[in-house]
This record gives sequence, C-alpha cells and structure tokens, in this order.
Amino acid sequence: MSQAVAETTLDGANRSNLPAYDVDKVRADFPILSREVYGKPLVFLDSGASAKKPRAVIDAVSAVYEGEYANIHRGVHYLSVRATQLYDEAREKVRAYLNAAKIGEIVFTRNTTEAINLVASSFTGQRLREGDEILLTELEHHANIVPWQLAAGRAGAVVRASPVDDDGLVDLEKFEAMLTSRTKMVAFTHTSNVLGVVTPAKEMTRLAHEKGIPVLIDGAQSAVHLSVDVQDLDCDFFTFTGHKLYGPSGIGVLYGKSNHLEAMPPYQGGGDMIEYVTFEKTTFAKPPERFEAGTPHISGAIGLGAAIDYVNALGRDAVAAHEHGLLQYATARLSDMPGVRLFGAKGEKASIVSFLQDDVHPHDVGTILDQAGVAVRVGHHCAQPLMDRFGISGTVRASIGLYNTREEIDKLADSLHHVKEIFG
Ligand code: 7TS
Repeated sequence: MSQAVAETTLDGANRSNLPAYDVDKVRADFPILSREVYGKPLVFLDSGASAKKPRAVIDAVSAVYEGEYANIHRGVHYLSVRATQLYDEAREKVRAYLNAAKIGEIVFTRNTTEAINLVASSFTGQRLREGDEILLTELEHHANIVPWQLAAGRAGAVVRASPVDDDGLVDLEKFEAMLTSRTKMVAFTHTSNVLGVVTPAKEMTRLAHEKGIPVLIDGAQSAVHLSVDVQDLDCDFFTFTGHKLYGPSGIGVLYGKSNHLEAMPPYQGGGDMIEYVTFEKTTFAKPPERFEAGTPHISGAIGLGAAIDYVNALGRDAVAAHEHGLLQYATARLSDMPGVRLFGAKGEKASIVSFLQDDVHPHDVGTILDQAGVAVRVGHHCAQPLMDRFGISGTVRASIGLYNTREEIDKLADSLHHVKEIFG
C-alpha cells in the first residue's frame, strides 16, 4: 500500500497530496446506484462479492455487440480482425495493471476459481507425489482450498494450512516452519475476503522461494484495492476476477511466469489452443492461447479492459485512500457500538469489516439491514475453515467499493441500532 494510503486519517487530513476524489461524481457513473430497494435508497456494501459496473464498462460491452463483434483469431474478415485487436488490447491492459513482464503471461479465464483450478491441475498436479504437501493458510476462500484438495487427492498428497492468530494475521514463523521438503506448492490469499486482512505476500513468497517452492497468490480481493506488482511480489502465479474489479462477470485472469506457462500442459483441449491436429497427435499453441480453449468471453475481456481504464483514470492511490478513509470510519463507528464484535480489526487491511452483533444470528442482522436498503453479505463467506478457526458459523460483512460514502456507513451503523432495539 502506498505511503499516501497508509497515512490517510479519519478526517482525511493527509489526503492533500492526492487528486481530489469526488465521490458524488463517481457514483453518477454507476447507473444501478440510483435505484431504490423497498422504496429506500440502495446502500450497497457487498462489493466484495461482486462490484457494480460503471457506465464506461456497460457501454464498452454494448459497443462490442453493437458495432465490433465477431469471433476472434479465426477470420481474415474485418470484424474478426477488429475483435481480435480489442481482445489483445484488453490483455495488454491487464498486463500493465499487474505490471507483468510479458503479455504472454496473462491468461484469460472465467474467474479466479478457474485460474486456480488451472494451476492446480496443469502445474501442481503434474508434480505431486504421494506424501507431498500443499501449504495454504487458514484464511482461504473455498476457491483456494478445494482445487488443491482435488489435485492432492489424485496424487495421495495432503493439503495443510498455516495458522492465523486471533486477529487473522498470518504467523510468519509458523508459516516458515511448515515449509518442508515435502511442500510442493504454496497458495494463499493476498487479502482475506472475510476479514480484509492483507497478508505479507512478498515476504511469504520469499520464504517459500528460499526453499524452492512455487507460489500462487489469490488476488481476487487485493487486485481491487491494492496496487499489485507481480514482478515485485515475485510470485509464480497470481489470479483475479473481473467482476469484483467493476468489470463483467465470467472473465478472470491467471498471471503465470512465462517459464512455468511454457512448460505446462493444456488444461482443456479444443479449438484455438492448438498448433496442429491429426488423429494421431496434436501439438499445442504457445501460452496464453494454449490455456484458452474454445471461444472466450470476448466482450467480457474487453469490458474488463474498460474497467481497468476506469479505475486508472480515477487514480488507484486516490481510490485506495478514499476506501481506506471509509474503512477507518466504519471500524471506528462499529467499535463504538455496544455488543458489536469486530473480526480482524488490527493490522493492514483493505475495504472489509466483519462483525457479529451480540448473539444475533448474522442472517437476522442481514435481513433487518436489507429492509433498510443496506446490502451486506452474511454467513461463512465461502471460508468455512476460517469460521471454524474463530469458533463461529458466520459473520456480517460490509465490503466497501470506490463508490461508497460516509453517509452509507452511518446508515449501516444506524440500522444496527435498530437491530439492537428489535433483539433487545
Ligand atoms: N478468492 C477470494 C479471496 C475471493 O474473495 C473470491 C470470491 C474467490 C477467490 C472466488 O472468486 P470467483 O470470482 O472465482 O468466484 N469471493 C466472494 C465473496 O467474498 N463473496 O462472494 C464471492
């Protein structure tokens, strides 16, 4: 996180070195935010699940279908060449966004989930032997657990999880101690989708590399809120998902170091991933095409490119500072409320507050908030092992996007007072 973000204070006093952030203007870019639910203004605090889309993304997707659409990599005709060009431009935007060294290191997938499955199957799966281990952390989303279990199960290997403390922070000493000669892969989230906790990803990667172990970082949440530089992180693989980054759903990204991708067998077979096919034998295209079998989500990739342009135009540091100010404000407001128990409140965090209110079931809290127009996510957040770690079945999670406001945090807090009135 940049210095400017780290120094942002509750009253925004240190934001003077960043461009002005006009949240009302930003909100006007998102048509859906002006709709009402139950006759009340929508207070959308569930962007961690999927973010709303700005007009620029909606228009970019419409423009493809209205004026530029054809299948890519197939035709000599004008529109196929044009659609291919737009698709390739989107890949270049993703490359720049992650600061990857080469465009061939960017593979389009359906989402983070597919990107992790691809690596678990085509990279790790090829290397695993009986008794080997894959090391995760207790923070992981199911998308960064189950694919590894499937790969491990096929080879007779096991999945282990490095522990986190009561604040959800990774214990680096214990993590290092769990890196052994049996460990063949390390995979962990860059930002917890439950707690917002940011992991020391660069240091964890360094520790794994010291022992020659490759690393995948799940950036589904971090790519939205932090400035990610895959070369600086030095990770072997990095994954994220377009729909959380204000882009379309159904498009995701796998970054992989070119030496790994070059050596990996295909994940799926079909058109567009081959060099030459006979009934006896097929030779495969180079990465990234090798991993993009079949007609891809053409408009989705172009829409993701538009989302990246949109975020870059606002300024990633300015967005991060805005979100960080709101996160601090929300944390302060909720900490002041009797009966509210915050999870993962300490340490470096991005855009998520998770809590319980007295012993009210999270679903009841979520339903009452919903009636007030406040959308939050409740439950285990696809991270059941983390719930087990805290001895709870779920939390209430408010996740902040670049369009949220202080008034919306106030609305959340005021509505929680109402929960207290109802449940006593
Ligand atoms: N990893 C993390 C850290 C996530 O937060 C999510 C989605 C995924 C992986 C999977 O992403 P997908 O696009 O492949 O589905 N997280 C959430 C969430 O927190 N609420 O809904 C989806």
